[in-house]
Amino acid sequence: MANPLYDTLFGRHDGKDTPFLMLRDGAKITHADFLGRAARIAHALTDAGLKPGDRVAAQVEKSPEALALYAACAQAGLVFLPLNTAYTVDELSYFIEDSGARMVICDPVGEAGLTPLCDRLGAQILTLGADGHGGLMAQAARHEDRFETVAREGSDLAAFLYTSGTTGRSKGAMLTQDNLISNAVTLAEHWRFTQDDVLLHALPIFHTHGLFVATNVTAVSGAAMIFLPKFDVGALIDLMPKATALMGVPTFYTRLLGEERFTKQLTAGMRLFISGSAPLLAETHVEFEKRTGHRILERYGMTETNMNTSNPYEGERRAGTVGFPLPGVELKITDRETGEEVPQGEVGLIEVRGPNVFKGYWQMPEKTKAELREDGFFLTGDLGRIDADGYVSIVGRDKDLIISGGYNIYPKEIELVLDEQPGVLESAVIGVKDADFGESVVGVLVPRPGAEIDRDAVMAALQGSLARFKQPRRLEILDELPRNTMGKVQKNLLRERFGG
Ligand code: MCA
Ligand code: AMP
Repeated sequence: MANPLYDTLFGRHDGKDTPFLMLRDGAKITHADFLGRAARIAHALTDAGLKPGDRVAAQVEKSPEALALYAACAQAGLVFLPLNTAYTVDELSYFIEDSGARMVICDPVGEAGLTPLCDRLGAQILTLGADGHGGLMAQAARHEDRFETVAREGSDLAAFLYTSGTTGRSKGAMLTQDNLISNAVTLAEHWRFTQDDVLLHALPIFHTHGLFVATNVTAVSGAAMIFLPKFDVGALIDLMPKATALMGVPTFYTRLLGEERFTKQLTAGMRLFISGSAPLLAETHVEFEKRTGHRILERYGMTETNMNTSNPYEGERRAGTVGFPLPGVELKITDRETGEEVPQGEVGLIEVRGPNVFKGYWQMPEKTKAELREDGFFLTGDLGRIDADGYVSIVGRDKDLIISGGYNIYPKEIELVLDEQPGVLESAVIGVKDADFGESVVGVLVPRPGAEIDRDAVMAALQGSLARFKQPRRLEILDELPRNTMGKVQKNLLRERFGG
């Protein structure tokens, strides 16, 4: 194939009048229309001088045009780098500089803030608003709706997705065309997606879940999506009778269960509810089945690997587990010290290998070496166990990570900012149980001797530097942090103390 990713996901639907995106107002965008928009955007990008392999960073609201930008990058052989819309200019500057992006697409509202940075880095900037307007589409409109697909190999890069790390510095996970294709094809088959499906799409499209899992699976199977700008429980309930499948983080499911209108009758036409990105509580699984008769299908993945495991489509979907390794994916549980596999049933580090596993971290050979073994196994940082029937459970994390509403938050990144605040000697950031988001962020601060910490001033100081979802919901003050004999902060004790 000339361009495996574009051809597999999009090119095969060229010229078809079948629906691809359905919008809340009832408007339908066919495959042909969508691909026409993508082609125009591909022209605009190449006209701007971008060459295959160049990175296109995008911090844009979810819209059909934003999705077409992804398809356009695939068609033009560009590397797509989507960014969370909540990131501040401070956070963005690192991603744009580190990736060497030559083009930045941002919301018109963000343009003034990003222009000095882009000027300094020699990156071009174009706008794309939530309504699909802006400089990008103005450029695109000047071109025809056919674009000659740029030839690529399966091993060529398709996307960069930044994931934070325990050191606080984000790493650009390099995903190849083959990584994305293999997972899309496997999942579509595993979850029995066909062109008759209509996926309720309410996830953001700047992360693996909404962009690759939801979009690629829909695209590869010729199905359609009801494409909502964001999660809105009322909209989901209104539109569910028109859909056949939903993919969401656990918060979607707990919020749906909080609605009286969410009934068995409402879900009668649905064939599949999928959950991932964070642990689904067994009680949510049970309550969901009681209410709707459907068993949620839980799966497990990562930015670096796409999806690794899934509960079965047919057969038992076991609450509290993430199912079995997907076809083509190998998974083992190893001892952290020795790297050897632990006896069946015991807890250890989850390692995975397969065509889904990324190529490495951009310009970070040391980090890549530390997490991606030479034999191809990737150390996920998750702790797991495999039961006698082969079901994998995630029992904890070896990495210091908080997952709030499906967003990953690395405490170190927040601690670094808190430590700089006036009066703060040191800090520890923990995740505590939260009924809506699963976990929420609490910051524990230790004052410098004789200093007083002004909580409000600290919170205000975080506004410009950390995305809202990373900011602590609560700040606690302690004289000192509990440490073990090795001097390591005992976050478990902090969680016990402040978790209530
Ligand atoms: C919004 N806020 C949050 C979050 N989302 N705070 C903490 N954690 C969050 N996840 C902030 C808002 O800025 C707002 O701040 C306040 O919380 C209330 O917002 P609310 O209206 O309740 O939020 P929402 O807009 O309804 O969003 C909640 C959400 C959303 C629907 C759960 O966060 C979401 O769509 N999450 C999905 C994330 C996702 O796609 N993850 C996949 C990553 P203020 O106080 O200023 O009002 S990919 C991945 O993990 C791997 C690969 C995998 O396996 O999938
Ligand atoms: P990310 O770095 O955003 O790709 O998030 C990946 C992490 O999310 C994994 O390493 C897990 O810790 C977590 N995760 C994803 N799916 C699940 C799940 N079904 N259950 C528990 N944790 C999950």
